[in-house]
Amino acid sequence: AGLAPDSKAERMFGLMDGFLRNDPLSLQKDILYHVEYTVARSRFSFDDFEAYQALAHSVRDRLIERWHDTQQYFKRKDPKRLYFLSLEFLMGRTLSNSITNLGIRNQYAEALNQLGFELEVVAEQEGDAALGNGGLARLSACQMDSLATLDFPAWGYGLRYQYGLFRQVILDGFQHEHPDYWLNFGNPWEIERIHVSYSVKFYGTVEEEVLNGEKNKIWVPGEMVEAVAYDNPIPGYGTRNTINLRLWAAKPSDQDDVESFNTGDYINSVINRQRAETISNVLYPDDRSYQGKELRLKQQYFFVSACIQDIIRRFKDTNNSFDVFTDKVALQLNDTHPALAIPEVMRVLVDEEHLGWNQAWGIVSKIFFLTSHTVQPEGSEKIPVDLMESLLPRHLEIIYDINFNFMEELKKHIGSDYDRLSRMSIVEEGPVKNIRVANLSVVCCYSVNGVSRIHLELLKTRVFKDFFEYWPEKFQFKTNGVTQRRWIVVSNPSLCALISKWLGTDAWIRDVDLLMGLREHAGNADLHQEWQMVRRVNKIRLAEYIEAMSGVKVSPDAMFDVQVKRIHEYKRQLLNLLGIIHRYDCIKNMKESDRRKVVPRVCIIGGKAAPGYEAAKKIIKLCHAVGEKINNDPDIGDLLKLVFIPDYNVSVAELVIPGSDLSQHISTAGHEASGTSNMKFLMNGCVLLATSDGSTIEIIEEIGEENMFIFGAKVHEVPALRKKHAEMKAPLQFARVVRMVRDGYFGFEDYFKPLCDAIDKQGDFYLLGHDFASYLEAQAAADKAYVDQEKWTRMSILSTAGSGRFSSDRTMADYAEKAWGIKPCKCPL
Ligand code: GPW
Repeated sequence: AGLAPDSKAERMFGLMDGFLRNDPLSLQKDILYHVEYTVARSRFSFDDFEAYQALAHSVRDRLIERWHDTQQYFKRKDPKRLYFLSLEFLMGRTLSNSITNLGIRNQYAEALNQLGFELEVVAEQEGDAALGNGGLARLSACQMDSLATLDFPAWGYGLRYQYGLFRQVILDGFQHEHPDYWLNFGNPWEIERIHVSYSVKFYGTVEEEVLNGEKNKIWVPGEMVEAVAYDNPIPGYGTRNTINLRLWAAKPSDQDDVESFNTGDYINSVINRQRAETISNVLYPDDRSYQGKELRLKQQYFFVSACIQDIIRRFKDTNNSFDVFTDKVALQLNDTHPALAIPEVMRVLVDEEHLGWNQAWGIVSKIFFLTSHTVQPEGSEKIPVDLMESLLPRHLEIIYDINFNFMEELKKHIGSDYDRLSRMSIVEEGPVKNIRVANLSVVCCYSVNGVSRIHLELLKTRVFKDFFEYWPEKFQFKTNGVTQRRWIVVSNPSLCALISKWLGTDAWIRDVDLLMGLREHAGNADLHQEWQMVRRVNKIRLAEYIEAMSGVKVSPDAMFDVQVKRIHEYKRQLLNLLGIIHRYDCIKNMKESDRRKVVPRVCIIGGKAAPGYEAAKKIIKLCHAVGEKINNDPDIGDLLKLVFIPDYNVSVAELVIPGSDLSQHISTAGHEASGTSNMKFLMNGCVLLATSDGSTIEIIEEIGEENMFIFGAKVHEVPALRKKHAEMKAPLQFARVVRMVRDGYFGFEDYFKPLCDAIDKQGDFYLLGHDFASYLEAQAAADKAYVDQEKWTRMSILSTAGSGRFSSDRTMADYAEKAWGIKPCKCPL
């Protein structure tokens, strides 16, 4: 009724003032508008937090504009889209990143200034979005930034956990976990889409019906939950493209449970329904370990079911035949966590869209792409068949069918090698029958990607050996990368300005290979001076933070030696601690004249331990116990400090990384699939002390071993070293420092005993003893280089200069071309 559609659109457009303006005066008006009408405070009196809220809402408006245009444009062009499925995203803060990518940082800074606020202070008000654990989750966030910047038609999908990763609180040196109810203070960055919601089914039975003379299965669920979409715009840098990260939250379904309302127990019915929300309530805090818990499986299926319904709905909006599905859709699985998407697509195509099995399989086997992030086969997910049968009965049938077909085909090629058949089977037989999620993924995905070159080697020769021999062409690698927008431009603005000045352009922010141009200035004395200045200011900022958090005063003249990452035995924070104890012991026993030659160090360790991981928790306590001793020893003074930074997260990383001189990546060779913080440190001109493991191997190639401190056993040596362990004797210094811990030099000897036993009695699986001597040598070399500040500064500049290859822009372009087959789709200005 009323106006014809065209004139209606025209009239609507006429009612708008055009796009939002970005000059400082307009921004001020917008901020004040949001103070008054969104935050509902007086525009004459609001504090820093309220200023943040109003500012965030004004940025959100601008994001929404671009995001609408981008989505409209994608819809019109209808290119092949990439859907990135990940159960974890570590986004950190959004404000600074958004205004940087939108290119309106300076205008906002000026606008705030005129209102009497400082952008840096206001930005600090924001809490982290921590919907993930560690490297895998932060990688997802970096990749979203690159996908947007490179104009790819991509969507991210994740879960909107009410509780993100626990906050780490240290009491008496012990880790305690506190819930992270990050939504308590509101979240201006998300847009709730109440009309985008899907029912997700669980439990129940599978029935058969006859449809057009053919048998068809229907799943009659026993429980239903609603998935509601929350959209988070992700702006690209230097482009109008703004892509979407859609997070699902569980809500009670109003189709469910009508029965119980009729029984008269109204209150209990409401409470029962409310329980649906627990599905997306909390992020599982154990990275790389799978426990076969029902709630986790529910989470995973809830997630993939909502994603697949949404993806198929969007496909059907513009297409009327599944023949073109493979030209329109690519699905990226971030590790095996979302692998249930595979049987789910099969189920929808066969049971609901009524495609034949073969046609459905033809589609499914072309659209999925897996990235593996692990080298430990024990860590891979298994779903007990019993659990699967009760929760997802139809999916279990589908998995059995996929496996049956696969086994038949395999037999044709490899004959009756039953050992191999049973290793490759998706179903693990035994006292408890399990679904091997990794096998399911490898069988069904079009390609399987490692996260570094060595990681692919290990996948081929160990984890997926049988599969590699059968399908060599399926296996590829794309070395991880991180985004220079977050890790240089946002977190280290002064280094960013310095780089642009010396390169004569800021084009490296989109085209990171240009950083190599710094190489020609690596010996320039003026650059050296400016470089050192920038680094010193960052160190002072970090020193202030350390004092505020731990009460320990540290001197910015000392070398800042940093290891920040999740606490794991394979990452060997314990090796670092034993090295520190050795250093302490040496200084204690030195003559006065030798003390003057010691390079002062501040050793900084940070990271969270999974709540149930005993050894990791002991390592945190040991760090505090050793720090307590050293920091309060009057003999030591500023020569050595050891501090633990509590609650390490993305925003803390943004402060720590630019302020570090030396950073440690010292996993036992063959255990770190890639590692990504090494790349962030590199970008910030921090020198690496590392083992030849994961992506570090490629970093060595890029910047040269002479510009780093590399030590320890190599990947191919590790298995033999483990076998020979019994005959090998750990070096004397090693035995001495372990003794100190064992004998209670730092107290708590009973508590630390298992840590000592693991390295001196139980085979030292992670080879701390073997690598100790070469670790100390690498540390000594670092001291020596640090004394020569010219040499050190050169190494630092060359680190940044060589970091370009480790941008997630390169990784995403690689995936787009070699795996997903998607092309940029740039929304016009
Ligand atoms: F076990 N990674 C992680 F492989 O942070 F799934 N969490 C995890 O659960 C797993 C891996 C998983 C990390 C890797 O340990 C690290 O080496 C890699 O750089 C990172 O994922 C990103 O690929």
